[in-house]
Amino acid sequence: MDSSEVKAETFELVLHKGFNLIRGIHDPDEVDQICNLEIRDTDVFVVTYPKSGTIWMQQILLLLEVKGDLTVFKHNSNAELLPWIEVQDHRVKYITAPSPRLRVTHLLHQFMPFALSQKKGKVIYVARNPKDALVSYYHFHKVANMLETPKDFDDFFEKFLRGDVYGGSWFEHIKTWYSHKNDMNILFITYEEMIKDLKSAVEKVSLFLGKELTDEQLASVVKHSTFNNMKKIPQASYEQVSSDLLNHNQGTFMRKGTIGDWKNYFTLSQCERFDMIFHREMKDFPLSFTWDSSAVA
Ligand code: PPS
Repeated sequence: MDSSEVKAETFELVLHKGFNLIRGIHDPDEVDQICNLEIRDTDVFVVTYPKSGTIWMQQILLLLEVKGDLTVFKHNSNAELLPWIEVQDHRVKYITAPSPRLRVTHLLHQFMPFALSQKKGKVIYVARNPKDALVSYYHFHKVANMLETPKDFDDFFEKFLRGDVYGGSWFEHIKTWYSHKNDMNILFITYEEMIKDLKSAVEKVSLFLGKELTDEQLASVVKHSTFNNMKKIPQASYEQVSSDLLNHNQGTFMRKGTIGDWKNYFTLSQCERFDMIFHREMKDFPLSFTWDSSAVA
């Protein structure tokens, strides 16, 4: 959701083909052309609903590329090396970029290159407990100048449930991506898995991408992608993003990096309502999640 080249202007959500884009960050005509991009076998897209572990997976992929050697990309930010495909001008740059082309996106499957559904390239879908994604997104709306500052938590809670945010409905996002799993080379992984056992998660991603790293190199990838270490790396933590886009006085991208923070925000009735909607929307969804989503602290 970042581009260092985007100028500050009046940002607002614009509904485009059933999906909210951000005026000033996304150009609907360009987004419509993403589906025609040719895909190379080495292309990888990290797909997330916002605040689900995008920049974390960005760091892991970049480190896997350089076999854990952090010094290789110290001159570029992760946002430059592994940008959002939907941000203005990035589609054009993608066409001529050298391989491997690694990109992130929050877009729905319907906007993505058709070739992905012919098993070209690879997709890594990172999912997070939507309750924690909601809380993280609430805070990020205060930091990000391109997103409307929420009136209060209750108001944002309702907006999130309505899908009235960039990324739309969490439920639609994961369900539509999952419904295409047999057409694509796709790995589903959760933020919670990464929190509980980062080493196994990194190994899973490495195997999926066909990387061959020594144990020592893998250990280095893990080391440089822990929350505390990433926070100290300005290129990875988004500290360097222009203040036109992020109001650094209001908070950071790397906020808490924990699971279950929603328990500090949801009231009992919000929790019950969320659970009811979750069960209604996800009752036929075949993936089982490991998160504890019911107890209110
Ligand atoms: S965005 O704006 O959609 O790209 O944001 P995204 O990167 O998807 O999500 C930001 C949340 O991910 C947390 N994060 C991490 N958690 C644990 N370990 C690591 N290394 C890590 N890196 C990023 C970040 O702190 C945000 O979550 P919250 O709950 O707000 O802390």
